Amino acid sequence: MADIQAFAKILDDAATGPKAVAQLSHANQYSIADAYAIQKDLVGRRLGRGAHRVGMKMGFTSRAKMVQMGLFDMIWGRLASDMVLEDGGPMPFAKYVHPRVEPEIAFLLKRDLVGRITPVEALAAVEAIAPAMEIIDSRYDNFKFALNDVIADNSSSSGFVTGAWHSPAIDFANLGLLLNLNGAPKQIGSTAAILGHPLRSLVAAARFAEQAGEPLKAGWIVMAGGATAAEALAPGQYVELEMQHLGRVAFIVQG
Ligand code: OOG
Ligand code: MG
Repeated sequence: MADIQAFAKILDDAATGPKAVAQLSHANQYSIADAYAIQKDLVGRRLGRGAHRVGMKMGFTSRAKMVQMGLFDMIWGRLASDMVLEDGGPMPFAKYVHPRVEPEIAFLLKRDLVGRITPVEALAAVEAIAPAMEIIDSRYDNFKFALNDVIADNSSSSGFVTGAWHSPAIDFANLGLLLNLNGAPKQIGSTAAILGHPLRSLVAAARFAEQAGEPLKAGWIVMAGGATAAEALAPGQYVELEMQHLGRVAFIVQG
């Protein structure tokens, strides 16, 4: 039996340190269900410090992300208010272990979204869509982990930033995107890389959230998952995502 609270504390200390720790799976055996229980306890510690829940993130929804990390199952994590970065604002590098950025698309929900739904039902619950970047920061040494490890670590979530919100009437199935670091394109892709259509990620999110007993709520943000591989961040960088029809979103890495 995994010691859920002890593992959550190790990961919480690693995040707040910030200081990388060894993969939990190196010395322990624990199930995927245990991993989600650890994640819940871990995020509960953030909430206990005053943050509030603002949504959910999906992970490994594109081939590029799966290949980069060597894991091929969808995962999810809990988004909290202390992970929100301001568009165009600073990203305090020293608060992270070894952060990376990845281009995503974000959904803002206008209705609760519960359980097994169709893509059409999912779209009807979307208030707006925005170009978004996620800052992932594995708390494990060398950014390496097994599936249960990354799930326990809240699926590496540590920050996210959303650009201007747009009507979901815009066809977002296949929007071109560029992830620029200091003005140079580092990743080029399309929203179609996310499960063929990012709406499928929202459908999956609703299912996972219900299974976890925490169904998606009106007002929440759902991050669809990285459309390309992630890029390592370094102090001084100007990081910008440019997405067809949806515009730009940016932040500055403070050293
Ligand atoms: C795990 C999180 C994956 C995504 O968008 O695919 C993820 C990681 O790569 O560290 O956020
Ligand atoms: Mg992500």
